[in-house]
Amino acid sequence: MVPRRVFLQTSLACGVASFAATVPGLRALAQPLPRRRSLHEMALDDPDLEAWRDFVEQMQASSREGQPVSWLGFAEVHGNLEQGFNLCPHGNWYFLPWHRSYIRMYEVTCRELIAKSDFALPFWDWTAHPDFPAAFGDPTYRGRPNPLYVEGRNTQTGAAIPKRNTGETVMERIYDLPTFEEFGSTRATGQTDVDAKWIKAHGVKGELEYNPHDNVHCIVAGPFMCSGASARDPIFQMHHCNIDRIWAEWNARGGEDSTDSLWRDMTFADNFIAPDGTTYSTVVRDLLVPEDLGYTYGLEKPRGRVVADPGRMLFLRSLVGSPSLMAEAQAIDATVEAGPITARPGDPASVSFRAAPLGAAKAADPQIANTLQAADIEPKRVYAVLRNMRPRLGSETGLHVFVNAPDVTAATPVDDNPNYVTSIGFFGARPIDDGPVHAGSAALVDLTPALRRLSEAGRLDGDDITVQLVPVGVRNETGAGDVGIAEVELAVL
Ligand SMILES: [Cu+2]
Repeated sequence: MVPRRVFLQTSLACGVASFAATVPGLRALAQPLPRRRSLHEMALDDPDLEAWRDFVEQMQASSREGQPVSWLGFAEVHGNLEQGFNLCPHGNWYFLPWHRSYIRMYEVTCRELIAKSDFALPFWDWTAHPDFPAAFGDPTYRGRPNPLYVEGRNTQTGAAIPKRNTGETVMERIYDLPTFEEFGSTRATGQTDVDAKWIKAHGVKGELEYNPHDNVHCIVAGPFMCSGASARDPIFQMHHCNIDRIWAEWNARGGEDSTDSLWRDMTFADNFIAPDGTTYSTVVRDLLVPEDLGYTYGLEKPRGRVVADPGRMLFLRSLVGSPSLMAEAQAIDATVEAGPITARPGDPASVSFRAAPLGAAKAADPQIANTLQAADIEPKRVYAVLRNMRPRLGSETGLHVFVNAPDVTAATPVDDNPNYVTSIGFFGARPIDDGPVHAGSAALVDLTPALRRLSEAGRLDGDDITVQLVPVGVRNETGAGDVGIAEVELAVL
């Protein structure tokens, strides 16, 4: 059943918006939407920050009484320390809309509990400000314990997230991805309908998820942030608000959300908790425009962008595992695969694709890419698809990816290294010896920017592509363990 209060709020908001939109001059009379702002632009006593502090404190007090509308009750929706993830999808195309709906639940509840109807969640913009924000890192605020502080975090006030995870180069790569599934993680492998079982099924993570999202979680860590219980750390909502903003920014730059009904028509049934304690559902297609949900990032209207061609979409779908499409896809382009392999800290894995698919050399040629882009044609990309990756020690380990590098170790520098591709995190992965073994995560790694760099420098010869994978500790040396990878696929998309 639809809880009455939520239904009223929603229909009222929709009514105002559509009415104002159809009657000229009325839009100006409507209340301005609360704007989500960057934490680093806020004074410590900014009203939204004060509201978040009070909200966290009140919600934590309710936790002690076991209320659903409480800090623990809300966090349980995402997961907990014992069982890991609960309702939250990771590693597939529901990752972005589900988390948009999830953090909005906090925003709406904060407005009501603190009686501040214009409250908007702040975001931690680690792209512009990788340093950990003082509002969350300082143990005390005005001489009292700070409710936003969590003891034991790895990251204290001012400590910075590395450039390789959230820096400009990474973000440009991510904003440049042409389709929703490459940007926001792919459909679940083999998905055929909108049954709820697909919400948590495995797809392939795009870089937004496996690099900034996963790595920021695990670099901040402490008792919660690298686990299913991460929403217990009050920085979680600021981190996910930034992920959400990046999605809106990608849209504003012309990125188009998927038009596939398997994505748009999925319902997150009774996944969320209203301020009165009743549960409610959301549907993906209603979660695509921030302004419809009662907040804004103040971004410009989307500008046009080349829509990815149907052949590309078909191939992408076949790549993530819809076997019936494989035959058709092979007529479009080729993939080659290798595996299984194990990457060890002292012995990185190296996978060579001799005579890579024909299109690879063309995709790596910057001149061809420029010519195509000038004609509004999306150039092909060379992807390494890493499937079923399982870090033996769990989320403490990450993977550095290189291409055609002469020799790599965990100490090989990554910044300004032309052979460096990206860094993969394993947010929420448990040690293999710890309980039941789950399927590992998968990543869609775009090799094209690195290949074009090498090609430009005259350092790419022939059609041989070698992908190198080096396990590293996410926070310290001892965190690095072996990573098993069931399959490495090289695909031209
Ligand atoms: Cu997350």
